[in-house]
Amino acid sequence: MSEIILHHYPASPFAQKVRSALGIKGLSWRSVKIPMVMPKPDLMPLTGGYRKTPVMQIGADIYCDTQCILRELERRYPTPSLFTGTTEGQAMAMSHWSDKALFSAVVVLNFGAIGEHLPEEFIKDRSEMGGAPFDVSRMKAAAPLMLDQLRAFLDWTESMIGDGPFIMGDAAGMADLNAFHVLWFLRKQHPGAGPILEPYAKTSAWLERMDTIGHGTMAPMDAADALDVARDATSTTEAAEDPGDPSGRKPGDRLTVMPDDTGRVPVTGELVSSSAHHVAIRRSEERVGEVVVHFPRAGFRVLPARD
Ligand SMILES: N[C@@H](CCC(=O)N[C@@H](CS)C(=O)NCC(=O)O)C(=O)O
Repeated sequence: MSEIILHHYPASPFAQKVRSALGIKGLSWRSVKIPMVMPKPDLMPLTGGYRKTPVMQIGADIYCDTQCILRELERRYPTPSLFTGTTEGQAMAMSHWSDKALFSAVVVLNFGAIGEHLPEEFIKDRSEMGGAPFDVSRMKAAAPLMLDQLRAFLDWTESMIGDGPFIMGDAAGMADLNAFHVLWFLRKQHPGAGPILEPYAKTSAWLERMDTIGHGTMAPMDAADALDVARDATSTTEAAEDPGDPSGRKPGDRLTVMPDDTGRVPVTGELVSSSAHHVAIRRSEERVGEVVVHFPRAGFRVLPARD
């Protein structure tokens, strides 16, 4: 089987979610470091325009968004399961809280606190990605409101962890990953994280336990080598019609797919397979030949291609 290649950068909380999943599953993987801001010239040939972090590559199959990446890791490497003690639906629905409400509160708190130290190119890039100014002074002003949100959310994590050691009991899984990556980001970046987390003894101890899970076995890889892997491989995704598709999409249809929140860059290709939770499209580019790019459905828009 082809190696797991993660395209990411160390400071990315969403990449941390995947790194910890690789740790839970004890997997070996290759790490390609990508830039924190556009341009990402060695990533675009693989994704066709999707620019967010992380992206997972296995041969000529490219998985965008942590929902899609974690589902695929679970499919290929089911033991130990990320869904011990939860259903997939419970864990995935919880990620809409952690990845949106919890993440947004922590982004505002973190960048409100350290915003004046951010490079101009980062602010410009995130303004373009979000379609609105990345306004550090507004974030600073909103910090008290976000502390109220975070307080409610940390009260939830205390209650979720309960007697522990993990949210669903003895084994760490998706429920832990959801809450962990955002609080990891708070702890890593916010200068006041210590006092913010201090009243939450269960959450603080659980964060330490999550750290000890580690990231599996990582070996670095050059971006050019990852592109060669894609060029020399053939996608293993089989064409499959989705009988429940509400719009009657069929393999071979030309579609565009993009996130519905930020980084809305349409990726165009030919439908290979889809379901309630995934859409896989084939596209080709000179540097990598044919690749199949996979996206989740929740939080993504799938439209007929204009060409
Ligand atoms: N829904 C996405 C969110 C990913 C995301 O927002 N990642 C951040 C970094 S943690 C990002 O892409 N920032 C811009 C960039 O890296 O170019 C997922 O679950 O993967």
